[in-house]
Amino acid sequence: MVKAVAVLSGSEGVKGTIFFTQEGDGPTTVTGSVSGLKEGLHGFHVHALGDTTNGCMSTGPHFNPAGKEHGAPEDETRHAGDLGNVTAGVDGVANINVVDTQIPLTGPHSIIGRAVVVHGDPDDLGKGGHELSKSTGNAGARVACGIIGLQG
Ligand SMILES: [Cu+2]
Ligand SMILES: [Zn+2]
Repeated sequence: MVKAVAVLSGSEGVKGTIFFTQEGDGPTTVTGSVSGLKEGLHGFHVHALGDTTNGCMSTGPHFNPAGKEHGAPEDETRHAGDLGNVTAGVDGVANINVVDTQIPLTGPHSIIGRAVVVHGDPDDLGKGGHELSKSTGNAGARVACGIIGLQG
């Protein structure tokens, strides 16, 4: 079992902790919560770089080792880092429980050392018809992020 964690922080009090576990070559389970969000859907991605020298802006684009267009987690055409949306309740808290096969914790496409980013707006999953739909899902500002590191 490989375990990882990302501690998220942002500029407007958005924060959270996200946990990752993977057994062997199986899917990765993502759990945790983010607080301080506005109610509703928020884009949730793994971005390519674990660099927060300029806040969440320096985490690069969506992790995309296969060179595909942006999409929904269940789509054939998607970035590996496309985890869709998380949903915040009236209390501003989003609880996360996702299982995904494209974000391994080991091997050449490992997400260790990359970043988790939560956005201010919904991810349109590539279907919004906006000029940004096929690259970012037009999910708006990066309101919190954290670097994915190994956990014992
Ligand atoms: Cu993102
Ligand atoms: Zn994407």
